[in-house]
Amino acid sequence: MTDSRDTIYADPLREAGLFTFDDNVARVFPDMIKRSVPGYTTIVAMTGLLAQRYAAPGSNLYDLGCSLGASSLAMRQNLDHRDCRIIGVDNSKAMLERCRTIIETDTHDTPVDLVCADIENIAIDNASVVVLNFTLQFIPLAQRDAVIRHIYKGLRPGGVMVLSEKVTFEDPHLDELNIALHHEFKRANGYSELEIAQKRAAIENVLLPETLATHRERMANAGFSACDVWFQCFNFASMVALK
Ligand code: GEK
Repeated sequence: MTDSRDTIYADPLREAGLFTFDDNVARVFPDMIKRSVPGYTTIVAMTGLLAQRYAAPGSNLYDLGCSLGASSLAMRQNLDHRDCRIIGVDNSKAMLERCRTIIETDTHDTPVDLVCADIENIAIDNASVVVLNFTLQFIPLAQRDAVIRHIYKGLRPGGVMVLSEKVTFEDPHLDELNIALHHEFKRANGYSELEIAQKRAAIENVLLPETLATHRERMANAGFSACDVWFQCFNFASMVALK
C-alpha cells in the first residue's frame, strides 16, 4: 500500500492555525513522518529489536503516543514471548481509529490494546518496555518530570525506556546548523519552502524540544541507572534508559 502524500501545508494558509493530530494529519501521517523526521524508519525498526531484547515473559510493553501503531507493530513482529501484551496509547481519536485498522491487518499473536487517553493519566504496570517515539516533545514542559517518573515506577527492574525526540543544542551555532540540515532533509524529500515555513509556524508552540542534557538529567533524577543516546541524525535523537 502506498502512503497518501502529505500536502497539508502546500498552499498558502489564510490563518496559521496550531498543528493538531486530526483526521487530515492521520490520513497522511506515514508519509509526513518519514519525509519530516530523519532516521524515523531506523528508529522504529530498532525499537522492535530493543523490545525483543528487553521484553520479559508475562509483562506489558507500552507504546506511548502510538499514532498509527508503527512502533507497536515493530515490537509485535519481533517478540519471542507470546504471553506479553502491547498497550498503545494516544489521545488522538483520529489516529487511534486508523491504528486499529492497521493492527487488525497484522497477523502476529501478541495482543495489542489501544487506549485513547492522555499519557499523563494512564496506569503503567508490570512494564518491561516503554516506548515514547516522538511523544514527550508534545507534553507541556512542566508535566515531563512527572511523566518520566511515572514510567520509571511502572517499569520492572531490568526494564527499558526508549525515548526519541527532536532536540535543541546549547551552542547556538550547532543549533542553527542542525535546524538548517533538518530543513535540507525536508527539501530533499520534496517539501517546498512554503510547506517548511508554514509547518514550522504551526508547530512552533506545540512541539517543544529540549537539549539532550535536559533529557539525561530528567531520566537520572527519575531513578534510571543508565541512559544514553543510541541514535542521532541532526536534531533528532533516540535514547535508551535502563532501570
Ligand atoms: C510513531 N510514536 O509512529 N497523550 C497521548 N498521546 C499524545 C499526547 C498526549 N498527551 N500528546 C501527543 N500525543 C509514533 C509517532 S507522533 C510524532 C508519534 C510526531 C500523540 C499525538 O496524537 C501523536 O499521535 C503522537 O503523540 C506524536 O512511532 O507527529 O512528530
